[in-house]
Parts: sequence; C-alpha cells; structure tokens
Amino acid sequence: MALERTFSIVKPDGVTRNLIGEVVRRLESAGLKVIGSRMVRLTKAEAEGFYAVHRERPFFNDLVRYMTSGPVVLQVLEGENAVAKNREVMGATDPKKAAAGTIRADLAESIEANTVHGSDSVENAKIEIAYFFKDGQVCPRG
Ligand code: 3AN
Repeated sequence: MALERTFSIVKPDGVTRNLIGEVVRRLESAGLKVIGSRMVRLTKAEAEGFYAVHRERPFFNDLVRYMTSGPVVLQVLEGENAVAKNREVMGATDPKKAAAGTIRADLAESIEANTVHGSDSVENAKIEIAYFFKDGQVCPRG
C-alpha cells in the first residue's frame, strides 16, 4: 500500500445542488483526507488547459462551457492508494454505467454533469495538483 495524493473536483452540478458535503462525506468515509481545498469559478483558459488532453474530442467545447458555468471545489486528497480509492468512490464516467453506491451512480446528472473529477493516475494527479495548488496551499496531516 502506498500513501498517495490525488486531485478531486466537485463540479458545478454538485456545487449547485448543495452536494459538496455529501461528496466530501463519501470521500472521507473511504479513508481519504482532504489536505487542500478551495472554491473557484474556473476561467475558460483554466478549463481548456485542464482538459487539454480532450481538445480534439467532440464534447470538448461543451465540457469547457459546463465546467465554467458555476463554482467548483478543487481538492487535494491524501490516503493509501488515494488515486484508485477516489476513482472507486466516484464510479464510472457515465453514471448509467457506474456501480451502485458510487457518487456518480447516486448523484450525477449525465455523462457531462457527472458531479466529480478524480485523477486517473499518480502522474496525472501530480500534474493536476500543481496546475491548481501552490505548495503552501496544501496541508499534509500525517
Ligand atoms: P473521468 O472524469 O471519468 O476520468 P474523462 O477524463 O474521460 O473521464 O472525461 C473527462 C470529462 O469529460 C468527464 N468527467 C465528463 O464530464 C466529460 N466527458 C467524458 N466523456 C464524455 C462524453 N462522451 N460526452 C460528454 N462529456 C464527456
């Protein structure tokens, strides 16, 4: 088991529907610790940069529009196998395919408005955390 960090977003649909607490409750219940958290409304440039790997996908413009449609909560999570654990609690990208009891199965509105983001690897977690958090904005709790 490895102590890892991962990056999480409560997306605009989650914030709008007052689900911040419910998302964090599920993450904390799974043993993940929130060691960084801030609420922002992403700029178009920030959202485009964050989702740059999807630039050529047909849903890219809609995704950027959606991610900038309201505030989001950016979070750094720490825990044993944090990357996989967060993905497990989130469920599959498409809520219709997500396992019962996951955040996306229970709470997501659609494949786009799917309530949460979570890094898909330790490498990408490092890149995503650095994209949004400076060193002093993360508080390891040991
Ligand atoms: P995940 O968030 O599960 O890692 P990615 O990285 O493949 O999924 O997709 C990033 C985001 O792009 C998703 N969270 C979702 O909001 C959006 N997305 C992915 N696939 C589609 C799709 N087929 N149609 C619309 N939006 C999509």
